[in-house]
Amino acid sequence: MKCATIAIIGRPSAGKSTLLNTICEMKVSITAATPQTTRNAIRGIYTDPRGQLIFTDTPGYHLSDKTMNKRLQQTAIRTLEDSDVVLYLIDAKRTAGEEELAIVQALAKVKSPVVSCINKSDILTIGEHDAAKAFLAEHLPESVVMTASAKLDEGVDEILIELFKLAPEGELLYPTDAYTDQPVEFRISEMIREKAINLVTEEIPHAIYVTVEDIEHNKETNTIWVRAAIIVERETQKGIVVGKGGANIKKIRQGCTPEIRAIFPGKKLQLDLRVKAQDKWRNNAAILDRILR
Ligand SMILES: Nc1nc2c(ncn2[C@@H]2O[C@H](COP(=O)(O)OP(=O)(O)OP(=O)(O)O)[C@@H](O)[C@H]2O)c(=O)[nH]1
Ligand SMILES: [Mg+2]
Repeated sequence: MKCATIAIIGRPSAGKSTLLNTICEMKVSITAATPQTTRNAIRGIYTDPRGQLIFTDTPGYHLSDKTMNKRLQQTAIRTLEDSDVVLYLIDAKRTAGEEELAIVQALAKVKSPVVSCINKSDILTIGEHDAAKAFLAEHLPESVVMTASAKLDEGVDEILIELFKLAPEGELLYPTDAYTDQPVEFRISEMIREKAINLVTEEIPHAIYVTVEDIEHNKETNTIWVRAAIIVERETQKGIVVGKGGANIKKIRQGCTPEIRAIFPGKKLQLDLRVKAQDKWRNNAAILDRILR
């Protein structure tokens, strides 16, 4: 049996979370077109007769001095250092700049083998693909290079073959039907955040966090009550998240209700969603400690 921990690393929006969900055939990690969607080290587990691959999705590696961004960078680096194998994702739609260089420099310091994957093959031109190949040949000459579309599930089986080749022998660490280890409150807050950030633009996705305040099971009515708050940074952003006549809140609720229900099969769900403003929360160490775990 093989068993390995795999860190998924790459710039924001490279498709790391999409790839993890494709591999696990499950919504393990939320995704969005806006960069810096993932804020935590998120585990997704894949098991088949070859063994078990324990993936950790990480926040997109983004060079910035802002308090929160630095914490996200640290999460990515810590995960990198703790893994048996690194899966490095490149979005070749964007030219490799300073940020991509910072990643390969970090990867060069890590002892674990690196599998590189040029993602978004469904939309890449030959020129873009070749440029990414040349970049990898120059900066990570020892890494295996794969090409895939995480979105269309193309080339993903080949990535698994490479990862199993590099995985050490070992006993499975999780039951064969496990696909994540995230606490329920966290999963629900992420489901709500995903729907919220996909409805707003510009700076607002970054200004949102979600907190699940309470989950209560009413046995008499067979109902799960979830009370959650969507937090933004300014009063003016509250109205945008709520939408005209509550239109956006309605969409957020409709979007995440089936996903939350799936966590509690056979139970009714009451979802109480509020929107609040909390000034400059992204610089508040206590809040960051709580939400960035
Ligand atoms: N066309 C295409 N789009 C993709 C592919 N993989 C991901 N995307 C899109 O790229 C965007 C970002 O995907 P995510 O999976 O959230 O990217 P990420 O690397 O996890 O981003 P962060 O969490 O911000 O670091 C989303 O709009 C995805 O639908 C792909 O293979 N092809
Ligand atoms: Mg992500």
